Amino acid sequence: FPKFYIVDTTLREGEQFSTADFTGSDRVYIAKSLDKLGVDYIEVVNPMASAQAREDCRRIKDLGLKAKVVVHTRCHMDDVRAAVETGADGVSMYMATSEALRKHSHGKGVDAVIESARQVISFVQDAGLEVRFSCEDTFRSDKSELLDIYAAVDALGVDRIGLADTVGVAHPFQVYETVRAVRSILKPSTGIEFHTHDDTGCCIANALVALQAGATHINTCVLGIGERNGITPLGGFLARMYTLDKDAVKGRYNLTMLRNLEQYVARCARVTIPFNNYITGAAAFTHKAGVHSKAVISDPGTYEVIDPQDFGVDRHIKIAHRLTGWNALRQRVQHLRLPITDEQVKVVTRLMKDAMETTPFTLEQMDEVLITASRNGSESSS
Ligand code: HCA
Ligand code: CU
Repeated sequence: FPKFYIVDTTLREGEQFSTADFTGSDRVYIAKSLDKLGVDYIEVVNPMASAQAREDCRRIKDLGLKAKVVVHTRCHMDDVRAAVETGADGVSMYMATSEALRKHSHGKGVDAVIESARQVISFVQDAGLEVRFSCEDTFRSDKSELLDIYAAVDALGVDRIGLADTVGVAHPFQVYETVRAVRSILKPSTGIEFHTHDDTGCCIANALVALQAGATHINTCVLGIGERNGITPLGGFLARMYTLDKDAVKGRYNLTMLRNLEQYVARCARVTIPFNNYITGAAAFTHKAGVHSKAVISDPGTYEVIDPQDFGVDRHIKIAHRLTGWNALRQRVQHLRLPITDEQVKVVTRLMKDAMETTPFTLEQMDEVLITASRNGSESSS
C-alpha cells in the first residue's frame, strides 16, 4: 500500500470553521493530542493572523513534539519571515491559480506567480526549513498552467507541492488523473500533498485516490472541521486506511486517542459529534436487525470491517425493538443468567415483537419481561 503521511490542519483549516475560536490552551492541548495520536505533521495558523497566533505558533513549536510543525502562509515575504521566526520545521505556502480566485487575490499571471514564488521559496530554504508550495483551487485551474507552475517550483527544490480542492468540486477520476499528471513531471523525491474540501461528499474517497495516484501527504482535520462544511476528517481517513492495511495503521497511530481528541475539539468548536460519524458516532457500531445481531453476536466480522476495540469504542446490539430476533434475546437471557429454554425464548420473542410493533421497549422493560417469563417458566416446570 502507498506510504502516506498525515498533515493535520485542525489548528489552521479547522480554525476557519464557523464556530471554532480556539484559545491558546486549546491549541496547545490539540497539538499535544494530535502528536500522541501520531500524526506526522501539525499545520498551524499563519503567525501574521494575530499576536496570539504568533505566540501560539512558538508555544507549539517549543513543546518539542515528534510531529513536525508547519506554518501555513500566503506566498508572501512578510508571512514567511514571521513563519521562520516561530522556529517551525516548515512553511506551507499557497497561491491562487484558478481564474475565479486569481482575480480576487493577487491578479498575477503564471510567470508572475512563478517569479514571486521563487523569492519566497528561496528565503525559506535559506533558513533551512521544509517548503511546500500549493496551488489554491487546483481543480479549477488551467491544467497546462498548473503543470508549468509545479514544474517551476519543483526545479527550485521544494520538498512538496500541494494540490488543493478549495471548493470541494473534484471527483475521484479527476483527482486521480490530475495527481498522475503532476506526479509525472515532478522529481521522484518531491512529495505531493493533497487537501480537499467536502462540499460534494468526496473528500475521503478523493484523499484515497490521490494516494493511489502518487500523492504522499494528506491534509485532515479532527471531525473534518474547516471552511464551510470542512475537509477530510482525520477519523474517517484513518477508517479508510485501516481497512486497507490494518496492521500498518494500528502500528503507526494511537487509534484509541481519537475519541477523546474528537470530543475535545467538538467542545472547543461548539459542535456535537454526528450520529453517523466514522468510528465514534453513536450509531457507528450499533446493530439492529435480527439477522445482523445474530451474526454479529457469533462473529463481529460478518457486519463490521473495523474492530471497534482497536479504537477503544464499544459495539451495541439493539435488541428491544420489533425487528429483533430470538437469538438476540437468547443472548440477553444468557447475559442475565435467566433459566429459560430456547422454546420459551422463541415464544417470548414473538409476543414482544408484536407488542413493540408500535412502541419499542427500553432495555430495562424488555429485561422485566424476560425475568417474569423465566419465573413463570420455572414455576410451571416445577
Ligand atoms: C484557504 C486555502 C486552502 C489552502 C490549502 C493549501 C484551500 O482556505 O485559506 O494550502 O493547500 O482550501 O485552498 O485551505
Ligand atoms: Cu482549505
